[in-house]
Amino acid sequence: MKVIRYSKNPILTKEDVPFEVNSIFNPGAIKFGNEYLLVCRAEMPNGRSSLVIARSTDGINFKVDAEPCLTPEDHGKFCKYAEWGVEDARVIKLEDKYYLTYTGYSKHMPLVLLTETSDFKKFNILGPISEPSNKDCTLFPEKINGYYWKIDRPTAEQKHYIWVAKSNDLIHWGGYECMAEPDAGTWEADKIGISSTPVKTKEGWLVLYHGVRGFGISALYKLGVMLIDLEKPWILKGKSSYPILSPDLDYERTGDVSNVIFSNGWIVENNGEVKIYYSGADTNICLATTTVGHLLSLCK
Ligand code: M1P
Repeated sequence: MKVIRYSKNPILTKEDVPFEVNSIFNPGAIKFGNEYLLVCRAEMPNGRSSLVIARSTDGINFKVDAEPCLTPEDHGKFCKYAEWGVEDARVIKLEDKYYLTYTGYSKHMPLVLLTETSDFKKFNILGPISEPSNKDCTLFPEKINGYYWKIDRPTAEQKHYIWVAKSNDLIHWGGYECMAEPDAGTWEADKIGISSTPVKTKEGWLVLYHGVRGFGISALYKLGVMLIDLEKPWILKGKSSYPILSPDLDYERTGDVSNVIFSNGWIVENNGEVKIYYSGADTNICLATTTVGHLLSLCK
């Protein structure tokens, strides 16, 4: 089974949001009890983003909550790192809690913020876990060799590579290693960043990533998949040599930012089916399905 778009895409647009927004996009995804939750980026009328939850019992039909779950103002003493907006949450279950890693935007530019929750009602903001300029961060869903691990994407001058780091407490990080860099001259030549949370398979950690190639003043954002070593998460075992999703359809080509497919969430079902939640043109939320087996085959 290849990657198949849901026939009624997009599954959410701004018309589905019960308060005024410019757009809803870039959701993190998690199963919580019997519900599928999308933690979506809602761009408010002032151009700054908050996070809002959409809920579903079938993974296809979602209802957006009446109000955001996390706003810049909620960040208290950390608001100075989020006052221009909070964006692009990855959501992961780790031990007995759920964690959100997301971008805080401010005059300091993007950095990664960490928040924990047990119920998706109360959120405990733990603060920055990177310096600027950094984004596209996910935690691993379990300790590896006794440490917590994160993947993120620091920007160093014109370089946008994927790095990993480890921690004893999720707050203090070290042991930095560069895990992946763009392949020159290809669809991902200009920058890459991790997209989804890592999913454990017998062959390694499977994770979606995005690759970008610029053309003049515009850029094409596409999705790929990579396989990371189970015990040594700084080792890239393989990746797809071509994109698994590219902006081809109108709802991916046209919108606030044209020609973008961007994802930060997927859900892997017990039967190996994968629901990829992604956004077209930074404007909507869409669904595509595939299987773990197919994605693994692309990484060999
Ligand atoms: O417009 C496409 C994406 O651009 C940024 O992603 P990145 O920094 O990884 O290239 C983000 O602003 C993202 O939200 C946006 O979808």
